[in-house]
Amino acid sequence: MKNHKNAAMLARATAVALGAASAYVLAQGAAQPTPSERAIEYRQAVFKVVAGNFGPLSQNAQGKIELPAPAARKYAERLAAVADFTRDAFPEISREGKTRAKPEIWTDRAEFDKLVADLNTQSRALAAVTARADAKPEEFKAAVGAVGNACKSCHDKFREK
Ligand code: ASC
Repeated sequence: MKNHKNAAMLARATAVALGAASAYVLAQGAAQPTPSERAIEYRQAVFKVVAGNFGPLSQNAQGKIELPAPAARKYAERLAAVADFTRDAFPEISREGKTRAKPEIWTDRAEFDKLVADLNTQSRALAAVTARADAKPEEFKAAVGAVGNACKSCHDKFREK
């Protein structure tokens, strides 16, 4: 009788230990993204920083929020800096996976690169406007609009809805 009881207890303890071990293995698996997943996560992080800095500029240009000149300059400089990161955020390995990036990015690379270059050009132009004390509100609005158009023309062509 005692032996049966001990055997049952041992079986239960073993089951619990195995359960914990497989949960650990699964958790480790989930915590290790594939190189493709890593590349896609990285890209999405870059675009989050793009949006996080363009957002306030766009809202200010639309009269939705106040933005003191030094803050506008800071956001615009950061936008221009991170826009440069977008060039390198579309490696071949990031083509397959949970992404809205269309395959045409990799088959029509010259056109895609042109639109990315335009984002960079317009972001630097906006930063230059915000760096000038004599910039007129119309100039600022036009420069923000040009960045927005650069975002949109690439999204329309190369991003899934
Ligand atoms: C944004 C944002 C975009 C662009 C786009 C401009 O603020 O997140 O994707 O502007 O909407 O047309």
